[in-house]
Formats: sequence, structure tokens, C-alpha cells
Amino acid sequence: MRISTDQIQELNHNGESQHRRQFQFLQEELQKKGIDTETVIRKLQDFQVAVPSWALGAGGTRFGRFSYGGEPANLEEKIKDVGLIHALTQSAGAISLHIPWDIPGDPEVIMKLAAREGLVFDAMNSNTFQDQPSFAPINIGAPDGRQEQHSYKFGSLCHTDRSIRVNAVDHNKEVIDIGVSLGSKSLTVWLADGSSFPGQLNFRKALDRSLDSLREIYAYMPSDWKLFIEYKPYEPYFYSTVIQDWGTSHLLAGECGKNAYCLVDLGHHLPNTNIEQIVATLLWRGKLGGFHFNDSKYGDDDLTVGSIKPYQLFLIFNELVNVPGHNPTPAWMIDASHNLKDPLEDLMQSLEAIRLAYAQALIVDQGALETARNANDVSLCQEILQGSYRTDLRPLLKEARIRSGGALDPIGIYRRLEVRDALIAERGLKTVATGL
Ligand code: PSV
Ligand code: MN
Repeated sequence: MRISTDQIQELNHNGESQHRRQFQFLQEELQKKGIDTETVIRKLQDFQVAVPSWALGAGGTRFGRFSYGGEPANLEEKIKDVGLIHALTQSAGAISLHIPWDIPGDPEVIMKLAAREGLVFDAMNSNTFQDQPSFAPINIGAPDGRQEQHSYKFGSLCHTDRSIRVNAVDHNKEVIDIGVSLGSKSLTVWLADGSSFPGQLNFRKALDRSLDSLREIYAYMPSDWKLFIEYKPYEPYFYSTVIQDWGTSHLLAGECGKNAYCLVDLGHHLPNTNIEQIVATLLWRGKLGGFHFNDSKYGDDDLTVGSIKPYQLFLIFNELVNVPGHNPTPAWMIDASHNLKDPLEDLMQSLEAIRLAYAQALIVDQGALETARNANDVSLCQEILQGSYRTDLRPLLKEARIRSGGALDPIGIYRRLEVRDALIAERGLKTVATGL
């Protein structure tokens, strides 16, 4: 299924006069404050967020998974789903692939399909947290000649067994090759490696081995590529994770080289961590490479962006609107999972929450904030930030979207066009998207 610009424009007529009134009112209010709305709109139009290929189907928990129906069964269908979201929102112009879940049959055909949907390929993601069916049995040196499956059960890049480390490094190299064939320019390494019990892992040696492996992957990357090192404090192991926090990620990135950066996934922090401060610190060092957006109440919940802590998201964007010259523009990506909602609706809600937080941060009077900070006027600092946060900027978002050819009300139109029913008719009710 595809949604045409004509269809969208026709359905936009419905709410257009109401939108015009609301937009005009907001524009006047912002202009009174000296805000150039045209600049904000242009920035919003340019702001594109990558959709992860693994978020297009129903996710699950370790207790169960409930299929959504009409889920994409292959890479082609995943690209088409992101195309639908992009047509409606005009803000999801990229897709981030996970290998081996999304190995392209013919990269040229896949590139053409993506281009037709207006998409480019963002960061590639490797997977060394699941054993693959292709793993050959290896000789473990047992006197009886017993063989074992090549396995990531006890880690990958940090594994005590060199042959498993080599396997994991080779996989990352293969992911880079696939990425090159699709025009991607970055690799995200999320290392599940860790331990579940005290004493299980020699922390220092695990770091040594991980660094050696990362260096090898880094050396293999083309010179115009970036390596993003993602951290996470726990899970799938529960006692320790080798790359547990931004500091460890930063140390490893620094050791690898100038094209290695840290990747911040919002769900990869323990409760109450000050993520905006981490973002500021990484920007200060020029080492913020990428972002995985999601939201959470307790841990790596992977909920819709902005559904639990929208103010935190705004504070993060308040740091991100000023990316210093020595830090490249970070790669923006959603990393979420959908157990209850239609994945495509959920992703559109996430995109809207991200754009809203970005817009709110764009209208912060940074000069006035700095003056208030220097005068130690704490109340005024809060007034300035919350004044922006509490301004309803949704008409601005809508304006940016319709100017780019998108929908005034993406979810409304998605429902009016009965997209999910069409996908179910096309693909069936009992479908499972490749991924976790
Ligand atoms: C791990 O929790 C993670 O955030 C990493 O980014 C993975 O690539 C992704 O989820 C999907 O498993
Ligand atoms: Mn992530």
C-alpha cells in the first residue's frame, strides 16, 4: 500500500481553516517575543529521524507476544512501512537496519525501493547478542572430541574464547560491507556482553578484549564512516554490563579514534539519571554520535517517545539545539517496541513528540537564559525554560508538515484510509516481523 500526496492533500482540506486560524494566532504570539517562526519551521522541515527496521512489528516481553496483523515480513515490506510513515509525517526520511534481521537480497533493488519512498539508510546495527542458525559447531578441545555450538551465550566482543571474538568481529565487518552497499555511513555497536553473577567476569580483561575487538572493527570501517558505541547498564545480563555507561563508552570511543562516538539511548540509564547533563558533557568533548529515542518509567521499557517524561525530552533538546562545531550532527533514531499499540501509529506519535521537544527548545531565548544564569537568577531560569515548554507549538509542527507535503493530522488520515486493514488484507493477520 502507498499513500499519494494527492490523497493527503485532499484529506488535509478538512482541518485546514481551523489550522490557519490557530497557526496565525501562534505566529503572532511568537513574533511578539521576537521569534522568527519561518526559521523554526525550516529547521523542523529539515529534521529527519530514522525509524528502526525492528520497530515495525509487534514487540513482546519475555511473557508473551501479541501479533498486530499485517506486520512486514521482509526488508521490502519494512521499507514500505517506513515510506507510509514518511509520506504522512515528512519527518522519517531514513531507516536503520539490523543485521542479520534485514540482509538485503539485492542492494541495488533495495536502494531503488528506498529512494522511491524518499528514504536513505541511516546507521547499520550489528547483532552479537543472539546466536545465528548459521553458526557451525566448533571443536572445544575436549578430550572426547566433543564439539559445541559457536555461541554468544557468554559474550561476543569480550568473550574469553578468541574464536568467538573473531566471529563477532567478522560479523561487524560484514555489517559494514552491507552498509557500504546501501550508502550508509555509520555502524552502531550495542554490546550485550556482561555477567549475571559476581565473580563471573574479570572486568578489566573484559574491557581489554572488547577494546581489541572494537579497534579491529574501527580499522575496517571506511574513513568517512562513524562508529557509534551504545551503552546500557543492565540487561540481558543482570549483574554487570561491559559497556555500562557513557563514561565507559567514551573511554572506548577515545581509544578507537576520532571517528568513534558515544550513542545515547534514552532507555539505557538507571532511574533519575540526569541524561541532559550526559548529553551536554558528550557535546563538550565532541563525542556525541547518535541518539536512540524512546521513553520509560522503570528501565529499558522502549515506550513511545514523550509518553512518560516529556519535560526531560525537552531539557535534552535544550542541550541539543546548540551542537558545537567540533561535534558532528548526531544521528537521530527511534529505538522503541510496541506491545499494545499499532506500531505505525506509535512511531508517528514518537516522531511528533521528538519534533515538539525540538521546537520547544528552538524557541528558548538562550541569550536571556544565559544572562539569568550569570546573574544566578534561578527563578528566572526556570521561568524561561518552562515558558517555552508550556507554549503549545503543535500548529507550528503542522505547518511545517503540510508545507513539506505531509498530513495535517497523520494518525487521523492513517485511520481514515484504514491503512492497517489494508496491510492485513495484503499480508495476512498472523504475520511476524523479523527481529526479536
Ligand atoms: C538494546 O537494548 C538496543 O537498544 C540496541 O540499540 C539494539 O540494537 C536494539 O535495542 C534492538 O535490540
Ligand atoms: Mn538502542
